[in-house]
Amino acid sequence: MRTRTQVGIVGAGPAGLLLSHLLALRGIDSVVVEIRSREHCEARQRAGVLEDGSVALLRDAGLASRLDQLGLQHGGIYLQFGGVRQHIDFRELTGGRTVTVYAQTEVVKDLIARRLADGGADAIAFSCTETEVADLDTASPVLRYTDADGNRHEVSCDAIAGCDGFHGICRPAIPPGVLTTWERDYPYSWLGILADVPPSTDELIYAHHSEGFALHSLRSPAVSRLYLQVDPDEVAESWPDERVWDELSRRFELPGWTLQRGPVLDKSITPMRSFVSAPMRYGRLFLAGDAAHIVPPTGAKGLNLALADVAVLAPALDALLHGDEKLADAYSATCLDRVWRSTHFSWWMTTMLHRTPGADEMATQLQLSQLRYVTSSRAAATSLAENYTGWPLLPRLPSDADHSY
Ligand code: RFL
Ligand code: PHB
Repeated sequence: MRTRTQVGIVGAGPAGLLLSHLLALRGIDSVVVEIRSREHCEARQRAGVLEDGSVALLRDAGLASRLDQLGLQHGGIYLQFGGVRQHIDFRELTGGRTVTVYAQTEVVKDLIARRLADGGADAIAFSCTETEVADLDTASPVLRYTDADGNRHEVSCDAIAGCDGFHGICRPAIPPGVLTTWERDYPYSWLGILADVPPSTDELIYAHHSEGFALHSLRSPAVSRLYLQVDPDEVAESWPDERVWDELSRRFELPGWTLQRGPVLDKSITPMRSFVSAPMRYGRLFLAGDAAHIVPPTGAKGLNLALADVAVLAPALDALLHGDEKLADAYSATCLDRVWRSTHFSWWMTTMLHRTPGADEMATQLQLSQLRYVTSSRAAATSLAENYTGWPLLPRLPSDADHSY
């Protein structure tokens, strides 16, 4: 089947779905092609923290009715190390900035519901196979896929957005030699659980411990989300629920405070990686979100970066389709400024808080010194708060671009 759309979008994660909606608001047609089922996309446990700028973006795009009802505004985090738990007060340090705890599953549900309501059932093709992109260096790139009923489609587009995550097909479709990549794998993973128990804390706790990092997050007043640093070769089967709770209790231990336990609803292990590839564009293919860059989750940045990319991409594609290439030409450099800032912050939080297997005692002392500094110096605490709550979503003007990726 041969069809046409203005923008072909590969991937129905936060980046692809929000892009499709932002384009629709500008009167631009798109089709989203996704290999997974709708149920899978809506249930995948991932991020939970939205920067102020991401909340404002979703609100401005008319997507925040459930977010405004269910999102939990947090004005800081706790850093725990050396037997003490200290609060970093974002509101006070940054002149009122906060973050909002609202699960990625909910962002995705809101986006899918809105796209299907506005664009009809054909706006998103779920459960596709054999996705391909071609003719990327022409003015009519092509998106091919086989739909859930086995029909092969060929969609002629004006541009294609590769929003298909780290393991997608779009980045590898760029010819060899075009991309430069930077990568760092960390020698640990996160074991994450979702638990049917009210959180034992009012704000997130990031804990440094001699046995390894732990994070207490949440999804709602009734559901907790917790993470443990584990070795990269660990499998979830080696971590029965009691073992997970015992280890979490040990790493968060504090006199007079108890970690409440409850039924575990979900358990999974995630490797930790930093990855950036540039440029984020090849011809009429534009990469956005995890397709172009990955950060370790310690800074809570991945989802926010994905949303920020498409906030820049939507007006750039709008201008491109009207014959003005300036914003499209600036897209990669504009996004990479934020990407590198978040990459550095995520690396910094990760290396400050995790135990590196084989590291000597000096490495631990340097981490503890940095944690004492961050919790005692207003300048250092402000830097953490400013990075964690995020930077305003102000795309640079093309004339401001001072480096060309
Ligand atoms: P996604 O969400 O991976 O979506 C990509 C979509 O593309 C589909 N796909 C394809 N579709 C068609 N054809 C193909 N060949 C395809 N190949 C793949 C996939 O099925 C999928 O639906 O990428 P996107 O949209 O760029 O969004 C990125 C975010 O999902 C990611 O950065 C965050 O989840 C990272 N992250 C966090 N980010 C935050 O901002 N705050 C957090 O608190 C936070 N915590 C986390 C996280 C990620 C985690 N994991 C599991 C990696 C915590 C964890 C544990
Ligand atoms: C989460 O709630 O899933 C979460 C929160 C903060 C992080 C990472 C993950 O840094």
